[in-house]
Parts: sequence; structure tokens; C-alpha cells
Amino acid sequence: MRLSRYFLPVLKETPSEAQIVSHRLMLRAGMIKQASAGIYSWLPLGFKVLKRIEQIVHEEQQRVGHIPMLMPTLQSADLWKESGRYDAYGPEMLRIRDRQDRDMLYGPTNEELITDIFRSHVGSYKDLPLTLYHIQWKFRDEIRPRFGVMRGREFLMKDGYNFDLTKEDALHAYNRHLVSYLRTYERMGLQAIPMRADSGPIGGDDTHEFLVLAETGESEVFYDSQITDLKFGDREIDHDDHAACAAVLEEFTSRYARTDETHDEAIFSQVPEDRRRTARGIEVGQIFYFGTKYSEPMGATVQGPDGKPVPVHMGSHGIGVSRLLGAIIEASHDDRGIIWPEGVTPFHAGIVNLKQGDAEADAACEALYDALKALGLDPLYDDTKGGAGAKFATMDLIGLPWRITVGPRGLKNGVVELTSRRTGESEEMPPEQAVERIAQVYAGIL
Ligand code: P5A
Repeated sequence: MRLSRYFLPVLKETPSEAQIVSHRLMLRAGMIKQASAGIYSWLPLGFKVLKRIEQIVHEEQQRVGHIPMLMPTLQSADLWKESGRYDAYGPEMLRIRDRQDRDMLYGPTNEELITDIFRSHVGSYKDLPLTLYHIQWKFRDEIRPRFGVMRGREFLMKDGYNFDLTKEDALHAYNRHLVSYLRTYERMGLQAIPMRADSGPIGGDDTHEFLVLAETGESEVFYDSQITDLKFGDREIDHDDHAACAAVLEEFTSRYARTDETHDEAIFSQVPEDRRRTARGIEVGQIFYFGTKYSEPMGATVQGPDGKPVPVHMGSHGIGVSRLLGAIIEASHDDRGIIWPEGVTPFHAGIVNLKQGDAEADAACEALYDALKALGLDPLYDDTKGGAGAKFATMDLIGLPWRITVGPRGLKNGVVELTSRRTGESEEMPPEQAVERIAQVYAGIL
């Protein structure tokens, strides 16, 4: 993309309404614009990152055998009356009446809708196990929408639902989701710690939230510092292997880590004092096992091996896709702007032409731009006529991990400058070598 033809409405001033750094930077970098309280338009740069995050979520869901689909945002209230949640959900649910006077709602979650699909089409235990998921907008009429996309009213969620014959199989689905989520977040450059949580309106006893540590997080968290040494890394886990998934769950959840909702001072005090930590965290996902809470009242049964109908065991599993943008920025920025991890960056590298209009500089930039694109990369070429300072400030603000700076002086010696946004280190090298270095960085990621 050429910056001169892009739509990147960066702001010079710091917007006064934004209280936390990720919200400020998303507004300043021209990623989002508030449409009304807790509801945002996604401008091109923000939309690009949102799509990259969605892509990682899709890949990791499908890696473990979950099946993508799409359910609507608007739902009929009838299903919620069947499950008993229509009244229980409270004022967070946006209730709508259509012209036929039918009660509708903008889905805050989809347990009912998916259970209805399941009961209509699945009749035998032979069709299990089954996990369906989608990435779809949700609406929760939060009492205090704030912090930009972190606590929105309309927000994008990956929500998945597993259907199993037995509790044991459903608990395997729970463990499999935990494994898959660890990998998903690490690909986005995040450490998200599973913590025992409360199930709230979703229900069930077994539930873990995934928290990214950040000062601006809304949850208070208590944990054993050893937990931050754990990395999922590039382990290959067979997603059908119950014991292997259970071992990962055990490894990542056996040390103390809880949010304030479930914190127990007596148990925490058994952790050696020098390892006890209190911090704040951003909840970027949650997994639930709730057994037959929905399948029983809604009649979602299958014929078991003995021919008798049994209600299926279910769980649901959510990732806060739009919230993740805020969480990643909270975890990765400096006083000049965002620092995107390579896995989610909107553009893989920026090319800054210090002398637009100079035949040699223009030609060198064009060649770099074409070479990066030929490798399947997505560069942003700043081909505007601005000064070097302003160009660098914009690149630093929008946070592309790599910048190639091209100017007549360097070109006389046959070199351009390659700069890492994270370390700030610059190195001069021939243009081909800069392309090669960037290609190497992304080879293991794309
Ligand atoms: C699991 C999937 C559920 O709704 N039903 C379907 C279950 N879980 S949850 O924990 O309530 O939500 C899942 C994730 O969505 C994000 N989230 C939000 N993001 C932005 N703004 C909000 N107001 C908001 N509410 C929830 C969180 O990341 C949460 O973990």
C-alpha cells in the first residue's frame, strides 16, 4: 500500500476522552472511531489488525479440528425463554421488538442458538464429538463501556461450542481448548495466563479465564511468579490425545493463579512469599464446561450406544477478538506509539522515502516495495512529500515492526537503513539484504 493513496487519519493531539494508552494510541493511529458509546467503526488500519487476529484464531481453531460456521447477530427471544436465560440475563441484553411484535435480541452470546441447531440436526452419539465455532459481533449493554475496544458494547468474539456424549469427553474438549488458546495468544505475541474463574451468566463449575498482565487491566490477579516462566512454544500436541491435553492443562493450571472473584488468601499464603505476586490483568478469553445446562431444558439429546436418548454434555469457549487489539497494545508500546508483534502487524514493513521526487530514491523505494510484495509480504510505502521527522513519527506511532529508510546519501554508498521498531536499532545494508532480513523474520511466522 502507498501511503499517499491510503486512508490513515492519524491525530496529532491526544484525545482527551481516552483514559488508557491503548485507547489513546488506537485513536491517534487512526484505527478506530467511536460511533456511539462503546460502539466503534473500524478504520482501515484497525480493520487490518482485526482481520489478522481473526485469521490466527481461525487457523488455530481449525488446527484442533473445530468447524467454522456463522450464526446471526439478531436472535429470537423464544430460544432464551426455553433455556430460562431470557429473564435471568438482565439489562445487559439489548432487547428489540420487530414489526410483528416479536421479541428479538442482539446476541450477547450463542449457547441457545447453537443448541437449537444441534438438536435439529444431530441425533446419534455416532456424530459426536462435535465442536462448532464462529467469529461474530456480540452486543452487551455494559453499564460502563470504557477503554475503547476493551470494554465495548458491540464487540467481536470467537465463540465455540462443544457437544459430547460423556462428561469425560466434554472435559477433553475443555482441555483441548486450553491448549489451543495458549498457542493462539502466543502467536499474537501475548502471554495469557489461565486462571480459575467464576462462570457468571454462562453457568457451570469448570471455568478458566485467560489474562494478560497489564497495569490497566480491569481484574485484580494473584499468582505464583513461576507461572510466567511457562511457555507453550512450538509443541506439537495431538488434539485427540486426551492424556497429552490433560497434561498441558495440569502444567499451566497447577500453580496458584486467580482473579479477585475466586481469590483465596489461605491457599495463596502457601505459595512461598518471594513468589507471590499481585497485579492487574486483561481478560482475553474464557472457557466453560457446563454439562447439560442448556441441552437438558432445550431437549438436545442424542441416541446413546444403548439406544436410549441422553442429553449431550456441552461447554463454550470465547476469545475477545476485538478486545485483543487493546490488550496487545497495552502489552507492547512505548512513548512514541504502538509496537506490533510480527504475528499481527497491519503491514509487515514500512518504507520511508526521505526524498520523494528524487529519481534515484524513488526508484530504490519502488524496487524495495516490489521485492517485498513479490515475497508475499504487505509493505506500507510512505511516498508522501513530508519531512523525515514527521514520517518517522507516523511510522513509530502506527508501530510497524520494521522500517527501511531510503535517502540519496545512503544510496550513493549503495545502502539503505533497516530499523527495528522494538529495539530502535538501525543498520545500514544494501537494499537486497534488507529485503532478505525481513523475509527471514516472517518466514517462521506467515
Ligand atoms: C464463551 C463463548 C462467553 O460469552 N459464551 C460463548 C461464553 N464468555 S465471556 O467470557 O463472557 O466472553 C468471552 C470473551 O469476550 C470478551 N468480552 C468482551 N470484549 C470486549 N468488550 C466487552 N464488553 C466484552 N465482554 C466480553 C472477553 O475477552 C471474554 O473473555
